[in-house]
Amino acid sequence: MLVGVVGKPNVGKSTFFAAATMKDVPIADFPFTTIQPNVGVAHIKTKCVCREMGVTDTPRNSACVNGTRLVPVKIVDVAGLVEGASKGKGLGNQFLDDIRQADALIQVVDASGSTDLEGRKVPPGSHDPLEDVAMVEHEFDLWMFGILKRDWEKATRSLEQTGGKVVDHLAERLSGLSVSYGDVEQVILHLHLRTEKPSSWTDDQLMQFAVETRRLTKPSLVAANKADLPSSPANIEALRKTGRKVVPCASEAELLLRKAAEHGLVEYAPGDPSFAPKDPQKLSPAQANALRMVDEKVMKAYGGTGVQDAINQAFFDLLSAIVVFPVEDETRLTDKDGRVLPDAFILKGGSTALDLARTVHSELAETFLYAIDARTGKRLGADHKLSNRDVVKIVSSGKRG
Ligand SMILES: Nc1nc2c(ncn2[C@@H]2O[C@H](COP(=O)(O)OP(=O)(O)OP(=O)(O)O)[C@@H](O)[C@H]2O)c(=O)[nH]1
Ligand SMILES: [Mg+2]
Repeated sequence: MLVGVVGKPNVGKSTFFAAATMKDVPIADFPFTTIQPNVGVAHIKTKCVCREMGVTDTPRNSACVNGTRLVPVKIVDVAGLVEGASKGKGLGNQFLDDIRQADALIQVVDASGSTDLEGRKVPPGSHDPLEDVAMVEHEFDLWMFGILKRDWEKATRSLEQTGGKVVDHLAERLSGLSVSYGDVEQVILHLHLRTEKPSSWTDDQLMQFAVETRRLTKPSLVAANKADLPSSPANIEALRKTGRKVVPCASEAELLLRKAAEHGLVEYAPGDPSFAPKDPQKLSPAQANALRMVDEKVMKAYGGTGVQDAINQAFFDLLSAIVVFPVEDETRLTDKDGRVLPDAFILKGGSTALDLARTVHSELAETFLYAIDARTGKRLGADHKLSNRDVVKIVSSGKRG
């Protein structure tokens, strides 16, 4: 699973990314600072099963902090998108190509309204961030429309002559965008499009198809960034009124707190609603002042920086993700080296025991026999849908074929 961090230029996408991954990436207050995408590892936070199962765990692929599991997830920060990008403006389609594989999107906006539609600095509050959200979505739709429209007439004529299926054609065209055959079917059904005569679809209908396909396959939330600035709260309210999922964010504050924690200056973990200076005497006046501002403008105002929240919501709410703990010994909850609850994997909602096997190791999937639920000792078949926080042993024959 991959989540893309998108938005117009200069809104704080890379700051959000850096705060979430602690990767050092270029950040600056002008548009198009990022050109090549940044890929990194963030963590989602979820309640670990160690306490419930009465064990002390020794995690390997993840971390357990006071009963909270931090599970690695991949995110990608891309170049800013401007109006006309689908026709080559700004950095053009480059941005869109970089998020093809994303399963969900975090759209970062400058909630303070201090950057115009192209990301240039303007007086705070003078630009309406609602315009940015609509622009980014529309550009995405135009891009998908463009991919489909390119050879639409020729392709549909040929489909009608040979008896080919338009669903196959669309799924094939969009396969690189993480759009499945089932997704295409669902959208066509929803829009009541005539599959027997696709050549009769109007441009409006094809565009509508792009809009609905985006909504289904690239669910998104708005990270209302720069929430610490005075002009932000009113815009955050307005963004919420559109019915979108909105998470107020202060990425810069998160980055500052994480760095301060790394240097031992404060007690803080991502997602915490507050922080505490470890030794106030050690702080320089500038550091003390910066932390006081963060406390006042972010922690007290919003109950946290929102960065961890946005990541958690992208995976758990938009993608209905589940976290599953595979083990080799279902009574001791260990792997072959005796590590207790070594791994936690994040899977799409609806994933099966066989999907888990595939995630652990392709060979395990090829020789899969059945799985065992460590809580109940019950056998689970390949198609058994797993639940969040399941602890599962996979039994395989070890022999291919
Ligand atoms: N006040 C405030 N400023 C922020 C926040 N997050 C980012 N910024 C500032 O916004 C500016 C742009 O940040 P970037 O992270 O480079 O923005 P971007 O969206 O990646 O920009 P491009 O790569 O050019 O598209 C920088 O000056 C950041 O310091 C925030 O939470 N609050
Ligand atoms: Mg950037």
